[in-house]
Amino acid sequence: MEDLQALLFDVDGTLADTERDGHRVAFNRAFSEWGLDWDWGVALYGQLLAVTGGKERILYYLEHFRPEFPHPDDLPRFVAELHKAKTRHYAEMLGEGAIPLRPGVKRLLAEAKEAGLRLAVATTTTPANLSALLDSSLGIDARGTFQLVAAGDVVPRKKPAPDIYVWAMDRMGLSPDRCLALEDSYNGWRSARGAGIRSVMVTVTDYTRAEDFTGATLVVDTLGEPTAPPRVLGGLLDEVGPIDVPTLRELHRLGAAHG
Ligand code: XBP
Ligand code: MG
Repeated sequence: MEDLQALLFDVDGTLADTERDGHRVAFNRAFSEWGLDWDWGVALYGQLLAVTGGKERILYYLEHFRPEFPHPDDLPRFVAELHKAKTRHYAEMLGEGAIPLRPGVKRLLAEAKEAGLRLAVATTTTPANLSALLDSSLGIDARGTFQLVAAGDVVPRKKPAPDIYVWAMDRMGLSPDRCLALEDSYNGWRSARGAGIRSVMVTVTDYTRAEDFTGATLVVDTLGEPTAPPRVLGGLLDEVGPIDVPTLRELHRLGAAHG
């Protein structure tokens, strides 16, 4: 059985709970700036999250919720420019410290780096969003923490397609059996699993708590801290302390054996 060599982190929902109070608000601010009467409420946004990628999500919304909207001559350009406005609003929000890292993330990143594990990001989000998050929450840039940031449009197909995880492992010279993925959503879990990663740990959010994670190595509500351990919601362990490197090594062994 191959030892654990690398942790591949999802961003939105995993490093930070960014969707409801971050991305969703940034989308609405961009719509308002562009004079669009679109308003993505909490419940509607939960439906739209089935589609990964902000640009793809806007197109899905137009097709399924605003069929009457007169399409501009160059729809892809319209969506790309509107999404750039959204990304600007999102970066401004994070710069003001709007979204903190989830419990245990800062602790685990430091412990994993200290233990010599290779760290990478595999995310659907726009790369600038990760920089804004890390700058505002850790005061560092992504390059200081992760050996590789695989983000956004670098691959043709976003999660749940496996492309972003395959891309990341290819560039790091990693085989799936040396990796453990940390995710928050069904789309992310399926993407990592589809890339051959058998050890996947899920920290759910309010948006993803009810999704199907059958087969995931462990499902918890948070990575936990010594004063607030995680609550196990599924997977191969019944209880667990704050997620640390020894726990991840155990999850990797369990995933390899049962994944
Ligand atoms: C989550 C996503 C992203 C964000 C919005 O990414 O699907 O699209 O919702 O970010 P992940 P963008 O969970 O893989 O980190 O608008 O930049 O796409
Ligand atoms: Mg996510």
